Formats: sequence, C-alpha cells, structure tokens
Amino acid sequence: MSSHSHPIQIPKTQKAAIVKCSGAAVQVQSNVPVTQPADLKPGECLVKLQCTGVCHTDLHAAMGDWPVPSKTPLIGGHEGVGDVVAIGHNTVNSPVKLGDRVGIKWIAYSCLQCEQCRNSREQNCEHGQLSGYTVDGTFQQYVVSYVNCVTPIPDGIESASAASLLCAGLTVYRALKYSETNPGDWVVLPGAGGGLGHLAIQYAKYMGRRVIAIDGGEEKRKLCLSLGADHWIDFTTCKDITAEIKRVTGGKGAHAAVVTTASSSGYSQAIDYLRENGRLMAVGLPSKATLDANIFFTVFKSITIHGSYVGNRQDAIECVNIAASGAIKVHYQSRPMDDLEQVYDEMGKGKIAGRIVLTLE
Ligand code: 8ID
Ligand code: ZN
Repeated sequence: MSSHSHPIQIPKTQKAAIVKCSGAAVQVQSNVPVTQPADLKPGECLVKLQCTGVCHTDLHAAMGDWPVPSKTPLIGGHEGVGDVVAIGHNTVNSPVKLGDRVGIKWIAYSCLQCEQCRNSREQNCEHGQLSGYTVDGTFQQYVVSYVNCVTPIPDGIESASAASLLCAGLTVYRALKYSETNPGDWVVLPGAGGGLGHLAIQYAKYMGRRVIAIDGGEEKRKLCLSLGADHWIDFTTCKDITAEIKRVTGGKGAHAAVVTTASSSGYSQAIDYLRENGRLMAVGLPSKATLDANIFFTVFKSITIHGSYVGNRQDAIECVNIAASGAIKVHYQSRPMDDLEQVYDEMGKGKIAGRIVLTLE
C-alpha cells in the first residue's frame, strides 16, 4: 500500500526524550524531526505511538552500563504501542496495514534469513537492530520500525496495558516457556516486584507453576501476593533465603529460578536453592557482573544455566494473546514523558512496583 493514499497528516517535528551521550541526563525536546513517509525505506513503517513502558534496560542504556555500546545521541524505549500511519514505498507482502495497532519490542529488526533467524532465534540475528539502543526507540511520538517485526496488538487489551508486554511480558513468558518445568513445579522469582517480575508471577501461575516471589519492601510484598504468588520472601530482611526456599519446597529446593534483578545479588544463592536438574534462567542484566556458580554442585546436581534473551515474534504473539484473554493484569502507573528523568531515579533506587508507562499523545 502506498503511503500517498493515506490522509493522516504527519507533523515535521515531535517531542522526544534524548540522551546525548552515555551517562548524560535525559532531556525532553519538542523540536525533534519526524521521519516523513516519503523517506521510509521498503519494509519500514512509521508508527504514531500512544504510550511506552519504561524498562530497566532503558536506564542501563542511558547510563552506558553494558559492554555493547548504544548509539548516541539516543532516543531510548522499547515497549511502545501505537498505530501504523505510513509504510515505505515498494514494501511487499506487509503483514500489517495502515491503521493497525502494533507494538514495538526490543528486537526492532531481524533479517529472518541468517542461521539464527532460520532457527527462529531472531533475538540473536546477525543483522539485528535494537529499539532504543542501536536505533531510536519509543520515547518519542513517531517511531520508524519494520513491518515484519512489529507485533500486532489484538482487540481486548488497552494500549497502556499492552505496552509492557512487549519487553517485560515477552521476556519472562519465554524464560518460563524454556524453563523445562511442569505444572505444580516450584519457580523462584528474584525481582518479582519489578516490571519483569510482576508479570513473571502471572505467566507462571497461568502455566500452573507454584511461585516463590523474592523482592523487598511492603508495597512489593502486597503486589506479589495479590498477583498470586504462593510464597513471599523479602530479600532485605530474610537471613537465609536458601533455607527458606528449601523449607517451603519440602526440603527439596525449587525446580527453576527466573532471575530478573538488575543487580547481581539476585543470582547469588540460585545454585544452592535449586533442586537436582534445576534450571537457572538468567534474565536480569546487571552491569559488569559475573555469575559465580559453584562448579561442583552445578555438575553434581545437573543444573542448567540458561541465558534467556527477550523472545522472537511468535513468543511475542503468544504472550500478548494470553494477556488479551484476560489472564494477565499489568500493574502500571501512567506518567508524562517529561517525568522520565525522575522515573529513572526511582527505578535506580528500586522504588517502582510494577511498571511506569509514559503517555505520548
Ligand atoms: O531479555 C532479557 N534478558 C531482558 C529483557 C528486559 C530486561 C533483561 N532485562 C533486564 C533489565 O535490563 C534489568 O537488568 O532485567 C532486569 C530487570 O528489569 P526490570 O524488571 O525492568 O527492572 P525493575 O523494574 O527495576 O525490577 C528489578 C527488581 O529487582 C529487585 C528490585 O527491588 C526490583 O523490584 N531486586 C534487586 I535490584 N535486587 C534484588 C535481590 N537481591 C531484587 N529482588 C530480589 N533479590
Ligand atoms: Zn526491556
């Protein structure tokens, strides 16, 4: 379809939150150019965003925490929901059309042809682009994305609820899917009160797992238990987390852990509290940390350590459809884009229960 046939007026400038260089404060500017429909390449689309979640990854990116550098200046954000308002000329076989509501996830683009893509591991594409990291993301009103990689958002879910599914929901859904656990098995969730964790509780319960939620403070305790966690452990007060998990699981330990803490401390006892053949699903991405696993017990207990990185298009569709069925309640607070700097401050201090979603309209 040609963007010329479409009546929507695309403004020349927009509001966006920009980080000039790693470690610099984020600045909201109102005169940022919008890519015009005529300038879209084949396969690209322009999405007018309604809202975007704020992931801890965006804070890592702004701080320059990770060994893989981001582009600068950077418009972060990778949990966006909005409408397709233009599609690049000469785009063929687009799975989305003008007016469709779509989501922008961390994997902005994957080639779908390389070895990893052919094996459906689009997250590890040789030619991949990352929203809000290697290409500008969703902390702006109009984002350029790729028709083959945006996620269709079904009716029956509000945009502000759908937003956080595109990274947080997708990531924990896939981690649980590959955790090789069965219904009734015990899953430990360090970081359970955060953006990823609070959705992990719900996807795990949806899959029939029993959940031990670990995080800190009264607000997160209440949230985790209200979302269905079977047991709560406060890491700020519990003296022996391993002993507590052993006690709750009848002395045997948990079948899996999905660690979504942004600090390495959430990983430290996992090898001890997992039972034989347990799986450590490594999700949280603390800066410059190593995983200190006791080799003897990793081998002796046949433990698997599995790095789990977002998910592919199919994982995204499954995760969104489960939520649209009513099974998942995203716990979020809406804020204006201008609050982003303050949101980062609260996030760095571990003060946010659930997610913050920025309103972009
Ligand atoms: O694909 C991936 N693997 C992926 C995708 C998306 C995000 C990885 N991440 C990474 C982020 O980059 C970040 O490092 O997952 C981590 C968590 O992201 P988030 O859920 O967006 O962060 P949050 O909302 O701040 O939640 C983190 C929670 O961990 C708790 C905090 O209190 C907070 O609620 N926490 C911490 I920090 N240390 C803890 C500990 N020792 C802990 N909870 C239990 N035990
Ligand atoms: Zn994210």
